[in-house]
Amino acid sequence: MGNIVISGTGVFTPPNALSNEELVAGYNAHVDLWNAEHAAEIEVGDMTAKAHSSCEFIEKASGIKSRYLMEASGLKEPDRMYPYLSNMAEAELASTPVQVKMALEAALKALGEAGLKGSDIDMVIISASVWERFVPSMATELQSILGAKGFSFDMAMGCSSATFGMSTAQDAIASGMANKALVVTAEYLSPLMAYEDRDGHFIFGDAAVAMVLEREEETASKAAFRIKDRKLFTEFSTNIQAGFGSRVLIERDRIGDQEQRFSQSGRAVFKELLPKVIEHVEGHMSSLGKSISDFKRMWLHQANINMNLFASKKILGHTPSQDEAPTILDQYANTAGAGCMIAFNNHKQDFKSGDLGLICSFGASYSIGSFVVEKV
Ligand code: CO8
Repeated sequence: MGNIVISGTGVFTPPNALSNEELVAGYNAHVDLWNAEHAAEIEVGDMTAKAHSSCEFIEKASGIKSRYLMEASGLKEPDRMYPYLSNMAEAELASTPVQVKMALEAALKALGEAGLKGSDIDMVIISASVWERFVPSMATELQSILGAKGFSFDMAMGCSSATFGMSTAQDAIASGMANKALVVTAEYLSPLMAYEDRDGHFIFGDAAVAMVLEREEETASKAAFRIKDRKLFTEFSTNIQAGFGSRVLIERDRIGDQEQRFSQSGRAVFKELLPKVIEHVEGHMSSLGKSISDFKRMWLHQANINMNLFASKKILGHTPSQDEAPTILDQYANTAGAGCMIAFNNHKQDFKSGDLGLICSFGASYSIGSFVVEKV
């Protein structure tokens, strides 16, 4: 069995860039309105006044400066604080979920880079954190639109959706079940965010990233990266969660809006997950007889700049340059499972044949997924 390569990648960037300044202005207007509406209750101590958000806090605590959203005008309306449905929903293929359309845009770019057509693909996975629809499978709709053959399915693994998806595709190709696989992590996160929550309103952005995997001896791609090895890890934690699911329909009076949306204990995530990430990455490298000096670059999960700096400083022994561990979260914010592969897509062009790099996702569930890749 020969090597398997990532022969093409592509990113779909949503049309609406929203800066911290715009986001915070909308949030603070909402706070002023809310506090005025509840002034009587606040006055007698039955309610606590909401505090303003701040751009300085957001950038310092997370490194995020802006994000891309499928729809952003709803967040500028203080009595709404919720996005409208993206106008992608109204365009062609009106019944197709926005998330599938995002996946399609990324997939076409990845196929283009791999030099393939939809009909060359015989396995399609959409692997993501949150879902616009459960049945029928979104991946099967994408397969149909692309004219891909074989089979398709949806899968989910929070922040490690892209790496776990690629690992599944690699297994299918290695076993002979599939020949050429398309994995898409389409993160349409904005509908599930609590934008009136000061602790979390700034964290996420929408985006999709797609990867084509195939056998090295079959690829014509000039952009191919050989998968040298991969390592997956999970350990259950409720420190990052979004409770939306079918139970909501049964318990709609009990399960509040807040519980259905994203929430996290950010400090606990830092404390618990980072040592596991460092151990995982160092263990993965040493299991291959390698050390960090053998690697040109790490493409890390993109949730928080302080987490990435802490992990890369420990692994590298110094503060990383943008070359050693590129950041995209300043521009895209946290794009859940897509982040490390957006970093890979945007920062792989300077790799020469034989250069080694390490992709590592980490976050919700908890999950960690690392890939050691080598430019063909
Ligand atoms: N403006 C001003 N002040 C604020 C704000 C704000 N917007 N928000 C909080 N504060 C205040 C707090 O009230 C607190 O004040 P006080 O000290 O008086 O109580 C103070 O700032 C400090 O608050 P925190 O301790 O919460 O601040 P941190 O420094 O910890 O930063 C972060 C908060 C940014 C959330 C940080 O903890 C973080 O990012 N942690 C990393 C966690 C992480 O990486 N999680 C993984 C993310 S999940 C993921 O990647 C994918 C999830 C996929 C699932 C998606 C489902 C929908």
